[in-house]
Amino acid sequence: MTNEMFKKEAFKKSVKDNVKFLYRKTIEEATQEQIFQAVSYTVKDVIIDNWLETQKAYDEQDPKIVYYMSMEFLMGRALGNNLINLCGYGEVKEALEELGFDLNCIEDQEPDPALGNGGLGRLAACFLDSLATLNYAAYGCGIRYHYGMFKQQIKDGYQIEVPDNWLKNGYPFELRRPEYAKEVHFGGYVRAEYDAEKGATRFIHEGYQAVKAIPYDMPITGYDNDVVNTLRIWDAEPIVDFELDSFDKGDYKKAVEQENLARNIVEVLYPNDNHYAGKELRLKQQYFFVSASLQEAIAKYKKKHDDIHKLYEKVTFQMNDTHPTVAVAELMRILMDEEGLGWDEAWEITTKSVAYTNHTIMSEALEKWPIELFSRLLPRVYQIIEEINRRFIAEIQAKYPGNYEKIKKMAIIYDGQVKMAHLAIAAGYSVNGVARLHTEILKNQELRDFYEMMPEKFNNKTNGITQRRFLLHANPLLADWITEHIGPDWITDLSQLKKLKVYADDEKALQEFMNIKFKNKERLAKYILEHNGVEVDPHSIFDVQVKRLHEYKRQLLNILHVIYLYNQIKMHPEMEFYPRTFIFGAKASAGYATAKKIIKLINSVADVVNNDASINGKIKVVFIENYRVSNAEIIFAAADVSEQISTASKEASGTGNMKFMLNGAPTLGTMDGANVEIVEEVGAENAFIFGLSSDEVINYENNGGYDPNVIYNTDEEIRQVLMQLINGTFSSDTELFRDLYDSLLTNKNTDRADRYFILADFRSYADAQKRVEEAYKDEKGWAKKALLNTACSGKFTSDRTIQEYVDDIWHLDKVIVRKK
Ligand code: 26M
Repeated sequence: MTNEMFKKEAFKKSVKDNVKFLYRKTIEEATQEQIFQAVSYTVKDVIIDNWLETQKAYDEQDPKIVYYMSMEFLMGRALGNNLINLCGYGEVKEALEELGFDLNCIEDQEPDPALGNGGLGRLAACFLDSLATLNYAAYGCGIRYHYGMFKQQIKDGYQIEVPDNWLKNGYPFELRRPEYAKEVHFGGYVRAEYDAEKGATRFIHEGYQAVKAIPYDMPITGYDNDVVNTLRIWDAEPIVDFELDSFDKGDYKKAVEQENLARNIVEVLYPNDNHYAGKELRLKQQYFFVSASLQEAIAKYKKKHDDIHKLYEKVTFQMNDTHPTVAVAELMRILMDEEGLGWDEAWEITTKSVAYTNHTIMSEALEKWPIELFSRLLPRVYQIIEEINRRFIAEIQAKYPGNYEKIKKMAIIYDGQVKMAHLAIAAGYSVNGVARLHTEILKNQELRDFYEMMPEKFNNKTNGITQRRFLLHANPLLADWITEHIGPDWITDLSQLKKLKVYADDEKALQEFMNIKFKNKERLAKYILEHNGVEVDPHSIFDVQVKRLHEYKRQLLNILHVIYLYNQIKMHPEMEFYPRTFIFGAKASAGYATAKKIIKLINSVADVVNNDASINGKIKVVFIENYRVSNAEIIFAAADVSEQISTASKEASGTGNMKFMLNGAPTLGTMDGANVEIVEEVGAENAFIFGLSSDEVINYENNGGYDPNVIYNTDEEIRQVLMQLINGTFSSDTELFRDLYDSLLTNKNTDRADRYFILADFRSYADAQKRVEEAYKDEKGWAKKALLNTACSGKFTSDRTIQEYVDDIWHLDKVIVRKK
């Protein structure tokens, strides 16, 4: 597929011109970074035309718009992705070669915009790609953090966090839009004023601090359809020549406070994943982008429509977890205080326009704001939440008269806290989980009372990923091979991949498929050598676990099993053993001590194992520094085994699992999250499943846990592994891993020993690993499993997920931009 806009000669001239204008240099004098900027400006030129066309089409066709509200958008690099979606990758690669540059190296110059932590933020990015590709009008609404996810360095085996100054050279794929600036207000107090004429009370917010919200737009290109949607991220600026109320004139202190507020608010992404910390600045961030985005959406609606009561016919707001849930009350405020509606009208509009996606059942991730903090920061919004709560409790009482347990469990405000999930469910017209199992757990366990009261709101939307980035861009060899065999339609219709099933017993096809895997393993081996200084053998099994570091994801189980294998090989040197490279990549939240200790353990085990000549290189352990979207693309393509080993019931969906599958790596995993559906698609014989079921885990939990000491006392090999944590095998400091050891056996630091059932699942995991080894030894058998994983991964495209959101929740209209 080619694009007229990327005719080689014209492209080369444009790049040369850009280098001249931007840097007053010739192309020979320019640095790689300058070439990246020049190329990006050329690409942006093409995009701008489509962007304008898209806006025009939206203006003319007036479709319903979804606003995807998210604290995180983990976009990854834009240049390569845009070239792919504009169908200009091949031409540009050749044009650059003729100029003496390698497109891959130029792409590597781009900072990796990491405005997200992990799964939730990356899902938002995949959704934007699919929305544009499927011709839907959508805005991403978020925050322009000046510092995104930290860069991870590993020093002496420990994680060091380094600030990620992604904007330092200027980011070519953003456009500042000061003409759309909005004001957001914090603090102050609310004054009630009786309007005798209307016979109603008005609420006036005064004495607040104001911040100016300035939007920056990033283009979101659809695949081969000329659609360019917008990710609108808000920056904060002080209101310089602020017009203080006469009351505040000359209030120097306030001026300084406002300036500080603006400076702090968008400074940095909180690097917590699945963990709520209750920080005031976080609530400020949430309200800041939500208020600005809602103001903008309503202003845009009012330009074309004069009846605000019908807002929900043209606009819908999807809340990515509870993080933007203050939108419920902010929308009520705007409708009542600024548009002059009464409560009931405002409530009807609000409850028809907001919907909520839940991404976790981990109780430590649930947002509960102390009312003291909330009401001080957002006094008017808090007042509205109190009224929503009062009416909601009345509804509960009407339905369950005299049942105070229900109120205790479901109230929005209780025990001095505002419970954001309860607010989202009470107000949202849709509540969805992100995989079938997850949604069932929400309905039957976590949100049981809400489901019982309003079952019609609940629905499932199993996550997906975009094949444009995670196959077409990340794995060009496999992408080309697939296109040769089944044509290019899979790029926008991933269900086509099932046509590959006919090659499952075709020796030539299997051979080619595995040759591609091998080349991708060589590419990763090169990356690892360059970035980690470790040599790995691409003939070994690449066994990969890359994801955020969290106890529930059980990287600890993986590394304990590595220790177990190491012991086996040392004890039985003659034993047959297929060489294995265990690859880890994970960032730990800066304040998560246990997670950081697990990183140190992985690196300590790597040190011992990789340098023990007696095991003949049978095991290598590699911790890839600074795991992020850009190196993920290389890693998924090269994996043989996909480790998805969370404690059953804890991983809402997982999306890395889908990226591995798409690239032909069978899953070694528990029946958790979307793994369940992956196995359903590919067949149990093409996956390696182990461990307790979610029902079993939940049962144990409801009955006080289980006793890992029974296992410790009866299983000698497991005991040996645990003893090695504290006997100096992996550190001369025998206390270094004591906490990890304790966490598995005592309830000293937690409420339960081995909260995540690591010992309970250990044997079953080791058995599954043994099955992996046996299966891998059968070359053809393995190739078939690998190919079938790719062939059966069609369900897991975010295109399918988005179409389900559109059909069941958003009800958007398709917009045609390209004039054929
Ligand atoms: C909360 C409070 C304060 C600071 C940060 C947070 C916070 C940030 C990110 C809480 C949760 C966050 O992300 C949760 C997340 O990424 N969940 C993952 O969502 C994916 C997409 O649905 C799923 O595939 C994963 O299973 C799920 O863990």
